[in-house]
Amino acid sequence: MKAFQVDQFVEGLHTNDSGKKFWVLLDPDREEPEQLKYAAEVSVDEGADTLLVGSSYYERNDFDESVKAVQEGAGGKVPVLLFPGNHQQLSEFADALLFLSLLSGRNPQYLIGEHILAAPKLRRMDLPAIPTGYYLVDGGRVTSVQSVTGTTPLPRKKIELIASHALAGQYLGMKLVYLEAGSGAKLTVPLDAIALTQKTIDVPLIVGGGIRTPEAAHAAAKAGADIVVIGNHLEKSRDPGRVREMAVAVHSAAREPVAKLV
Ligand code: 1GP
Repeated sequence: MKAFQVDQFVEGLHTNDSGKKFWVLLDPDREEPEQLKYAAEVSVDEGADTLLVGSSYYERNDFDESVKAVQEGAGGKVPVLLFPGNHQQLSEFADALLFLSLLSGRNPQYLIGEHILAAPKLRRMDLPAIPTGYYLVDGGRVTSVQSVTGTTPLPRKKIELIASHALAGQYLGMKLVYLEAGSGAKLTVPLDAIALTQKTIDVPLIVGGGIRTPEAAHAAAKAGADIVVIGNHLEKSRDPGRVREMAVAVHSAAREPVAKLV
């Protein structure tokens, strides 16, 4: 893949109700490099627009091998972005990384601390960083991100509070906003929170966490997510047909008018 251009990439994510994107998250802690390669191949063949690689809890020591395997599977057809749980999950074999600030929390380590540790490495690796405001929304159970970061998620019903957090992130310079219910969440990010956030901000909106059905993926996109991320559910079987269903569910939402939920 040719040199990654952050601004061009972000510009392409502004869907304006058309061209919703389907991203697949691959967890290098839970799958071997060979499995990751296959997962990447299947995801790309069946409609994923971008692959994310990362884990909120990572204890292996072959991160580079995992990212290389994902790149091989992706075959240069889509970008491979890091979605790091901390400053150790960096690899020059990725195209870029989501430089996540956990703005729903008040833990300085995830607001700025990890970033300082990562910055010199990013420079050495010449790895483009995409400033991303990352917001945990209560997903009905304690997820790994919540325990690892020691932060409290935003209450699901406080949709104005969620939207204000997102807008503050935009004003701080975040190029993307990511509303996260947490991997394996019981409940997905509420549709009214997605709709209000999308109406409030001007940067592309990513939504993920606990999406297990094409209907839920479609609903998130229709409510206003520019990008829908699915990890866990597809990991269970790597069924190409299921990946395709999810891709179609997200992409088809683009052709409908955005629901007026708020
Ligand atoms: C988690 O938003 C992603 O960081 C995806 O969540 O694994 O529950 O699909 P799932």
